[in-house]
Amino acid sequence: RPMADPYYITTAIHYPNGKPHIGHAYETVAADVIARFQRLKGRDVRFQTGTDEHGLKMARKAEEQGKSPRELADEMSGHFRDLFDLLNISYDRFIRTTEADHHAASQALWRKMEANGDLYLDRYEGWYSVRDEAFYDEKELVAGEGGEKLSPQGTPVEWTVEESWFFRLSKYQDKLLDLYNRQPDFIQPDSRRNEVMRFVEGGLRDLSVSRTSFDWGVQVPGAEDHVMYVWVDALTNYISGLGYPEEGANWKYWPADLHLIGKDIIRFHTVYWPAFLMSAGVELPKQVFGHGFLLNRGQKESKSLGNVTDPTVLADQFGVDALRYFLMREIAFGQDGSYSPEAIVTRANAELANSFGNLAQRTLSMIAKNLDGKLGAYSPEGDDKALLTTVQDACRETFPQQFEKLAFSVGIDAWMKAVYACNQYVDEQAPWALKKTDPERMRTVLQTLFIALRDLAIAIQPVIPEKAGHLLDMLGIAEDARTFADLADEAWYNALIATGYRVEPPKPLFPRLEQPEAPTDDGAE
Ligand code: ME8
Repeated sequence: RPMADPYYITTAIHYPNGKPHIGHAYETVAADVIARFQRLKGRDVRFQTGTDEHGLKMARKAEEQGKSPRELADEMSGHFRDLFDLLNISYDRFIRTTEADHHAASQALWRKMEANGDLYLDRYEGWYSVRDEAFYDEKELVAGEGGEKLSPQGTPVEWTVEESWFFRLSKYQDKLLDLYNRQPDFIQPDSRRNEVMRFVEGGLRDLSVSRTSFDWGVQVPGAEDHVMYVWVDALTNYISGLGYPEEGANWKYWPADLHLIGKDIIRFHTVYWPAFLMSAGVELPKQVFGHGFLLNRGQKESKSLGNVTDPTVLADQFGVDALRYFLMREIAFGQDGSYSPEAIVTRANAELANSFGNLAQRTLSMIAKNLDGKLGAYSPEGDDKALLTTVQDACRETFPQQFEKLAFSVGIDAWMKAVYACNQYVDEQAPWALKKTDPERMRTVLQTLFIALRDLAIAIQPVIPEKAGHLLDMLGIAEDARTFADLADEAWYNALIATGYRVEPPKPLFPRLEQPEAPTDDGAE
């Protein structure tokens, strides 16, 4: 076999100043779906996620709780790791920015930028939002309800004056615009690209990249009283996780194929990060995708609204795969979307339990019961071939094409239509009635459905890995024959029956979920 082509995907690294929320689950599930999809397409995937542990936000939160920032980071980072294990996130590295190799990599990148003449010492005077860990120009600020100044994200800002190292961002304005023009898919979706282009065209000012008023961060090499601005070290995680500055075994994964992030941090990833890399002489990532925000019944989750939902609870209540399926199916990726427990249950019951699960359940039960689990040689007729063509078009063409474009809901929609076609075929062919009238025809119908289920299960693995895996086990498909390339192998069925494989009575894949009581509006407002 030829060497697999490397594919590197990253999520944002999450602030562990509190427990993970649904937005963290959403982004990381999406990245996991991509990682699994690319693996099934035969790529040599590396997938990195982790926690962003430095900065004033962490330092202040720890102080509030009477802990050291290190204690807070250890505790909360553990919650992220637990959540990602629960959600079946197949990361290769969970990076913590407090790790020694990350500090060394950040300092190495800093020295490169310094050697290139892009760092100088001056005094910073301006607005800073601790919540966003971001500097803002006066002209970017908006007025709050009481007239107070807020960041464009609606967070409080404070006037900051301190000695600081600066990065010559202004020098990179034309180079960045040139990058966006030459490589239109460097920033996706297009709406985000336009937003960034307008920002850069508006003029770039040099960026303050170190702080002296606190010490929770990576030390600036040669300036002991400075720590790096948290975003400088945070962005570096994408290469420190590959062993930078050494170009060792994992360096083959750079440049990253995809930095998957939320829309609120697009500027850091498409303006600052490529400028730092250009300065340090490191290749640029191929694409940054800014996904939309997940809202709770249309509202942003916040402590003051009392609507913060622990994703662990949702996964425990509805099942990990039902939650993963909902997140990828419900929302057009790139846009904002809304979730609620009722919507999760409605979607999971209609599509997973009543359609896909029911299809698998009735097909495999009838094979176990009416055929004693034995499939036998297959000779399809017109209707059977037509159904398989529908299923194969969806699973082998539309689904992977749409997933390649990160249009997950469109791909899943095509897959679901194929499931519906199978259920319609069962109803029309009525194999239970054929049992007495035409047992050979019944066999062909059940074989057709069995063959269709294999395509359906293989394709949907990235989204619902555990349940699809159980189904493939029940179908007798070997673990090393479940990739998109294996779908094209038409000899699998005869090979399987040649082994004498017998279908066991199936166990239900998806329990029907109970619809939670919708909250009433009484007393709201
Ligand atoms: O921004 N819906 O960390 P973070 C969808 N440490 N995505 C959401 C979301 C929501 N409601 N809320 C947040 C940081 N996100 C930095 C990143 S990367 C070098 C450093 C996304 O914990 C958000 O857009 O605030 C970001 O991509 C990720 O969750 C982590 O957010």
